[in-house]
This record gives sequence, structure tokens and C-alpha cells, in this order.
Amino acid sequence: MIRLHHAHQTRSMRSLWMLHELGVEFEVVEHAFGKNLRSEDYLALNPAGRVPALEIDGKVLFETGAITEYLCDLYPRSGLGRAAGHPERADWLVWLHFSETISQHSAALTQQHIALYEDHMRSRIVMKLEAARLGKCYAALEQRLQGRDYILDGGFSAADVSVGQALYMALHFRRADEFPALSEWYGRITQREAFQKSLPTKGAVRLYEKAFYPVPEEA
Ligand SMILES: N[C@@H](CCC(=O)N[C@@H](CS)C(=O)NCC(=O)O)C(=O)O
Repeated sequence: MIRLHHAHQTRSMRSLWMLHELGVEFEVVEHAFGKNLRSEDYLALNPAGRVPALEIDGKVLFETGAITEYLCDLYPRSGLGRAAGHPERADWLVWLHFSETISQHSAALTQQHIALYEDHMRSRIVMKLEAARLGKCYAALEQRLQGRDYILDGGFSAADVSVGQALYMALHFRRADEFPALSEWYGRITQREAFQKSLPTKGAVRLYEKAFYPVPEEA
């Protein structure tokens, strides 16, 4: 039995996309982003009260990077992983985990734009800085994607899923129009059926009500 604890448009979408790519049977428990992640029952699954949590083989995993690596080990024939000893192993690991370098900024921006709902709680400087730092991450990706269809020369992998999902969140705060290789790659990977299946269903509770949250104008 595989059961994913998921909140729409959050990092758990990364694990959901992976499961859809693998084509395995699983169930999803949807959580609203917020206080119910701090319930005793949920904390037994993820002690920090975060999504995702993945119940699998009688174990509970949290941390998207660990979940992705675990799933790739479990399903080596999917081609999504690069096992120890594979020539692309190091690059696969680096880019798989680069998703969290991106997501730390999206998390800070989500807090600024969405969680802190009173204007006086927000900091325009933090919003501007975090969005600029996303731009630096985009530049790193743009460089990596020069002359490549996917992050690894060997083709589509879990690294594309991880970074692609991180980008999905980040694009709510920093546009990527001036990064052509990144934009083409993002268009390519988000056409995949598994990505489309990971998007919020119609009427579902979303984390992002708007497509884009600009830095507010200076007062
Ligand atoms: N490094 C963790 C981060 C997990 C995380 O912080 N998830 C966010 C959603 S994107 C969350 O559950 N936040 C709830 C909260 O902070 O209350 C991972 O990759 O799984």
C-alpha cells in the first residue's frame, strides 16, 4: 500500500508527480495547508507537521528528496533514477536536491504574500530580495539547460520532476521570460501527463489563488 499525504500546490506535488510518472497504484490523502498538519495524528507521520508524508511498505517517509530517492531505488526500471555507480549519479543528486534551494525562496515568499495576511506583517524588502534570489536560481538552471532538452544528457529523470515542481511554485513569484532554455524545458516537462495529473483538481483548495504575486509597489 502506498499512501501520499498531500496539499495542493505544495512540495508534496513533487512526490505526487513522481508516483504518477511511476504509474504505480497509490492513494492520496488531501490536507488543507494549515493547522491540521499540526494534529497529533499527522505529527506521527511527519514530526515537523509538513507535507509530504509517504506511507509505503509499512514505513513512513518524509522529505521530498528522501522520498524521490527511495522511489527511484524501489522502481529502478522506471529510468527516473541514476543508481550509485551510474556516470550521471552525481549530477542527478545535485539537481534533485537543488529543488530545495529554489523552494526555500518560494516558501519565504508564500509566507510573505499569503500566510501573513495583514499588510503591516509583511516586508517589501524581503519580498524583493527573495524574488531576486529566485532569479539567481533560474540563471543557474538556464546555464545547465544550454544545449540540453532535460537536466541530464541521458534524458528525463526525477531531477526534472524535482526541479520542475520547484519551478511551478517559484513562478508564482518570479517570472522566467528572460530565460529561454529554462522556459522551453519547463514547457516540455509540464506537458507530461503525470505533471498534469498532479495539478489541483477543479474546486480543490489551492495554496495559490492568484497565478502571480508581484512585489508590491513602494508606498
Ligand atoms: N524539505 C521538506 C520541506 C517540507 C515543507 O516545508 N513543506 C511545506 C509545504 S511546501 C509545508 O508543509 N509547510 C507547512 C507549514 O510550514 O506549516 C521537503 O522537501 O519535504
